[in-house]
Parts: sequence; C-alpha cells; structure tokens
Amino acid sequence: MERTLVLLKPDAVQRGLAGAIIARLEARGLKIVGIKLMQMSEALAHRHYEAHVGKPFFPGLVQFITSGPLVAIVLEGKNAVAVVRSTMGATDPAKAGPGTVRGDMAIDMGRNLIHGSDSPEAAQREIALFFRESEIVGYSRDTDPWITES
Ligand code: DAT
Ligand code: MG
Repeated sequence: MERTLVLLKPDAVQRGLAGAIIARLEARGLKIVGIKLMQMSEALAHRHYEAHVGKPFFPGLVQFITSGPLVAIVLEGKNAVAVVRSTMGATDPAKAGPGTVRGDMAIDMGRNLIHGSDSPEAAQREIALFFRESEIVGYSRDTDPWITES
C-alpha cells in the first residue's frame, strides 16, 4: 500500500488546526502509520525543499517552516500521494477549491498549513528524511475492507 509524507506546518500548530486537519485525512480513509511533533532544522529544511533552493521565495519558506513545531505524519492508503494532494488543495490557498484544507482554512501561499509529497518517489525520499524505519508501524484495521475494495 502506498505511503506519503504530510507535514502540518507551524501555522497549523499555532492556529490549533492540527487536529481538524488530521480528522479530514483520517475521514478520507488514510491510515496513520507514523506521527511526531518536531521542529525542523535549517539543514533539514534545505534537504526537504531541495527542489526550491535558489527560488525567490526560498529564504522565507525556510524561515517559516523552521519557525516553530510542526507535526510530521506518514499516511498509508490506496493512492495515498494523490489522495492527500487533492485533500490539501492548490498550493495558493486563494486558488484552492472549497472542501480542501487550504481552500477552507487558509488565504496566503506562505501560510498554507500543509505539505504532502508530490509523487511516490518524493514520498519515499521525504519519509526517510523525517522517520527512522522503527518509527513507522504497519498494522491492519478491521475497517480497511470498508474503505478499500482491494
Ligand atoms: P506544494 O506545497 O503545494 O507542494 P511547492 O512544492 O511548489 O508547493 O512549494 C513548496 C512551498 O513553497 C509551498 O507550499 C509554498 C511555498 N511556495 C511555492 N511557490 C511559492 C511562490 N511562488 N511564492 C511564495 N511561496 C511559494
Ligand atoms: Mg511540493
């Protein structure tokens, strides 16, 4: 089953929205297999956002993402990467559709609450940045067959 990395960014923690966002992801049918509160170092921010190094918004992005605690989560489920991305909404909350996390709870690109890996390959790389193998727990739920047919 596919896995993806979600970060509930420092704005989500500061605004007390972590639980509400997790509730949406769980309600979708995704399974939490890893979760922790942590504060990102600058070094980890650079590695996590390596694709954006050198872009004009990069310094502000690093400042923001390292500015306070965030919640890192590994979610598992059928098409987990794409399902999380559609639950998040567009990068710019002003363009994110209603019903999405960003569309319902945010208004600014630099305070968009949530990160989700953008491909299965990125997910593998990012999960390894945030979690040791021993911190991820695979398990089955009695509800799994009620969420995924096969
Ligand atoms: P996403 O978080 O939707 O995957 P991304 O990977 O393209 O988006 O960018 C990472 C983060 O960087 C994004 O959540 C917010 C910030 N960002 C991206 N493009 C930006 C821009 N043009 N101006 C300001 N911040 C930006
Ligand atoms: Mg991205």
